Amino acid sequence: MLSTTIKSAGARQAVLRARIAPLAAARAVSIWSKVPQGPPVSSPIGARTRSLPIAVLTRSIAGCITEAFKADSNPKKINLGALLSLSPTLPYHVPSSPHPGGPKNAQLTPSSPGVGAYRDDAGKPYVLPSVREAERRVIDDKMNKEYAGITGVPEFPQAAAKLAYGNDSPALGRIAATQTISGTGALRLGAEFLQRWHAGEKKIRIPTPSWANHKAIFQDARLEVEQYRYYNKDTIGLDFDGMVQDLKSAPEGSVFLFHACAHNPTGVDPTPEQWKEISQICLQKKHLPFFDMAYQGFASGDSDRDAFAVRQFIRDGHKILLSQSFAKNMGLYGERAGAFSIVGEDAEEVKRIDSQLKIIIRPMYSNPPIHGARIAATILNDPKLYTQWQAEVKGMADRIITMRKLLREKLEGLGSKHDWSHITSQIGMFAYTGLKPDEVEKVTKDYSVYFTKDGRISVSGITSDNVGHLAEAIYKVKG
Ligand code: PLA
Repeated sequence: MLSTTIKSAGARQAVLRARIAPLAAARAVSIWSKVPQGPPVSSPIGARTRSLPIAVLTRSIAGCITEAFKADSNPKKINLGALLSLSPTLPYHVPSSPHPGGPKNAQLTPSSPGVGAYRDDAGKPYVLPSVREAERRVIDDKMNKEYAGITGVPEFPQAAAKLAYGNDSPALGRIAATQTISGTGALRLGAEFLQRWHAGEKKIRIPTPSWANHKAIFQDARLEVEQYRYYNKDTIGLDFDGMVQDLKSAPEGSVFLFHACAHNPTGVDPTPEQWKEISQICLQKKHLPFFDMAYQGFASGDSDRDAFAVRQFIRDGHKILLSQSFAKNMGLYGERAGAFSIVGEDAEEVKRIDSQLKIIIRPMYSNPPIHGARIAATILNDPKLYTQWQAEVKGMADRIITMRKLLREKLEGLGSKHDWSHITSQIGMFAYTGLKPDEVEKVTKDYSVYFTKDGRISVSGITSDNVGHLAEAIYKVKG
């Protein structure tokens, strides 16, 4: 009897197992099993574009650069690849940094370089003292943590607009402005707005080359992306004639994306006179300009000067779209403080545009984060703090400009017969050296200096300490 019970219990379990097994097998095939492995997110789009041979470099290559850099035991190694590192080793706590030329930070190791962000002369992340002060005030005010409205912290968007367009801009009063999730979010919002409301072709034209993310941002909003001529790799300068031809041959009413200043990745900007000409052509052709201003103040050290193109277009009567980032000029990278604006015909049109921006934002992310925008608004709306911030932005820009000068001087001092004037005529965080892929390879192999194959270096990775080694490496390879 007992054995029968046991037997039957065992038999029941066997039956149960037999029933469960196919279920478990079925469950092993996940509903996401068909989701394919994508390429690394940081890959530049240009790398996959046949029309962009210059962009043989890739962010994934930059990723490899970091790996190779980490593995390199040469104490003189330098990483000038500057990719957005998602490494968990990124130092999130940044001790206060006297700037410029503060004491060398023992915390900094060569294994945490290469972020697409400013570094001080000790190679260390830099939190602006004006940002620290504004943050202290925000915290002391014991503000609540409730949601901001859809367009963000109320004091922020118009203050951001004034910084870009100027305090006395003829456009003030007819600007629809909203806070965004930094510059990327602003571009994405603008892209979506164009997709919905631009009556012409759903297409945007971006420069060749451009910031790697531009193409992805616009394509994700289902806009077609075309490229116009911009950089001439033979002159290591602007292909102004090519650009003008492409502006003229585009169909009337085309949307053109312009880097307002400090073109990324080339560091090559049109001159004020060239901007004026570009503006006139855009007027004649009724093109719609979309400015990406990610480096205002950071390029020349002067926020007004860096806003020249935007303000010239406004003076000429354009109704532009504008994305702004406070990542670089306020060093608010991870706070994601940005703004998007559209200049309208009048207050009534702005009201309509504004309503549509809210309709896009609400289901996308509802409302933006408050902390960074509060910091930025505190700085922008307090005259004393604003003045302090301007001096600090200049400090960052000046350090970069100084490193460009030093690099050029050192190369010339070593007896290089090459024309290195582009190193100092280019502007912003990135510089195109003009080195060919095989030369870059040699510089890396023989001197442990890492940068992308197209010869782009992140100037913010250069310091008084390593510039000599960098110049020597380039000189030895290039002559
Ligand atoms: N526009 C341009 C031209 C940029 O270079 C960047 C950042 C952005 C917009 C967006 O910045 P934000 O969203 O952080 O405000 N480019 C960096 C970082 C510095 C990155 O790739 O995300 C770069 O390394 O190129």
